[in-house]
Amino acid sequence: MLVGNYPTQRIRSVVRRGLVTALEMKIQGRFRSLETMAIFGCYVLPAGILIAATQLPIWEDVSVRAGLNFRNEASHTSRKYLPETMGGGVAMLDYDGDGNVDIFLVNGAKILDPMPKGHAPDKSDPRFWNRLFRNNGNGTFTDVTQQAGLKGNGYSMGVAVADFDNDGLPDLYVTGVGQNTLYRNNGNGSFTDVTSTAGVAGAGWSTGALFIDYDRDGLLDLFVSRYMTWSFAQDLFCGTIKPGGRAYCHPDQFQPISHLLFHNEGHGRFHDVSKESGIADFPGKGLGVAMNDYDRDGWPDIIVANDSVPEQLFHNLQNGHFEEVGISSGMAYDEDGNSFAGMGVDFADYDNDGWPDIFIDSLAKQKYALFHNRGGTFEYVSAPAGIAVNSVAHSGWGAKFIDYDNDGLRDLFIGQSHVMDNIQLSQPDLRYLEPPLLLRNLTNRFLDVSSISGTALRQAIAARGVAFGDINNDGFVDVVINTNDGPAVLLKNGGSTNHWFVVNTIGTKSNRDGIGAQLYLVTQDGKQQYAIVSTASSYLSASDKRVYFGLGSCSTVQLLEVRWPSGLLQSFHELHSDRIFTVRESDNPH
Ligand SMILES: [Ca+2]
Ligand SMILES: [Ca+2]
Ligand SMILES: [Ca+2]
Ligand SMILES: [Ca+2]
Repeated sequence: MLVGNYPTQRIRSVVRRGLVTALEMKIQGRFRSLETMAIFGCYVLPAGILIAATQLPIWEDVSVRAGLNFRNEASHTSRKYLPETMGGGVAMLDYDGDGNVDIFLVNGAKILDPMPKGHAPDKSDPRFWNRLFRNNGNGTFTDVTQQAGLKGNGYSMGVAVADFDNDGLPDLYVTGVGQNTLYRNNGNGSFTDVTSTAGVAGAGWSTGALFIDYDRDGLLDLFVSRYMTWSFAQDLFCGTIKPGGRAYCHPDQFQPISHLLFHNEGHGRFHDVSKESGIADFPGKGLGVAMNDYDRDGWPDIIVANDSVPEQLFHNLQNGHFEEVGISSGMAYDEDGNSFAGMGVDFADYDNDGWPDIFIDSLAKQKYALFHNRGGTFEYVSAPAGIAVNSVAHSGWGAKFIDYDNDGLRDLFIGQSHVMDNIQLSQPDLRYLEPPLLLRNLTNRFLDVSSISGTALRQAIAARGVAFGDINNDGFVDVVINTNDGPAVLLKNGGSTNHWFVVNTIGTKSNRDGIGAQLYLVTQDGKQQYAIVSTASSYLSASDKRVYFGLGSCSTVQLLEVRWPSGLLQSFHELHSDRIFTVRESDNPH
């Protein structure tokens, strides 16, 4: 079985190379001609012989063993202040550059019940601090919050990660209710709050944030979504007047608010271009954010998952301006033309056709949205893709397309929980706590494999932010979940025999992280994959910036192309699998 649209000559050449691989395996020397063979991935076998399906990975909850002793303190009150149920985010990043992915968890702050006029949430008690855990490289983590100076202030919501000053060290931007903070990584284990000199404090209730070089000048800019015009003073009563009946208010009770865009001017300073870029013309009720180039014009575009108003796609007009094209591109509503409670989001190519697709999760009874990109416009395909039937009873938050079994098709991992902790009172068929959902990609159709992937995926939790990265560098992506008012959950991916390839980009003319670089990979069986370098997606969270590719049974990457934001194209041929491949942007591409 051959996949891809390669010329016959090229297929023959690929097959010959595949045969070499096969000969190195158990079936050495038994075949004389290609006509008698079939190709399964990169295995070459006599026609008619089937190989057993690779064992699917099993997930294990290693939170306790790893020492990830974090508990999110949401400060739930009887007043049901909305921020209490919306946090928080989590990041996976290698802050100390030792090659091991570290974990940053966002926390709430003390809210009084009721909150007196003029008071703000108080983070001074250590149980409310945001926390940084260093990966010791031996399966354990150490809390290094105090040395790092990252305890934070106020009621925190989300986190974005990137090397905004191009010094080779990842920096942190933490969003919150009323204030955001930019931390510059000093390179000695500590961070400095540079918010005021950078001019990126923002205002209002900020949620998702991402770094993007939207004008491709080599400096990463900052986009921040905001949720609603909300304050403790707007103490509306929602729900029913009976004991325990008060509920979190629907977003319809509050006005939308514009998102923020900060242009990186260099020398540690940003300029608020929300108005002049056109972003401020399109208010929303923003939560998760992601970036990719949906129309393949070489300029990165931005998605905002909005809660109960149309979803937004900001098309980069290449001149510093954006136009909002959610409705005209077909990603604003579900198939019935209804808006939904957009929360977590990812913007990636799940069907390997080169066009980045969109996933946005939502509340129970709305169905999670999968938008297939058909050459620059989107088609809502949740039902035919099997997403609708597997999500109609669930509520999703942090989510991402990850190829968890490294078979070459990106699967979907979704953290779940209803937004109302007392949802069972009004809707007895729903639950507040839910296990995560793992949907395996079977090419244009997704299958729920949660129940066969280990007991760790059957624990009911109040998932919110979810971050993705490989904590033990075995090539299989692991997951960390920040739960609302509960313990963080670290899920280790048990892996399989499939091969993998990880790309780490280092820009020189482009931004040093290589964020926005477009990757194109072809395995020796002719299968193609596409990806963009970005830390953003999911819900209020940031994932490892390295790009993970599953290769299935292929042990060689035939071709890797990296198209940098600077416009430079670099190509690499015949690369061995099962390694982290660092690509440095070169002045002399070969
Ligand atoms: Ca590290
Ligand atoms: Ca574009
Ligand atoms: Ca696609
Ligand atoms: Ca897969």
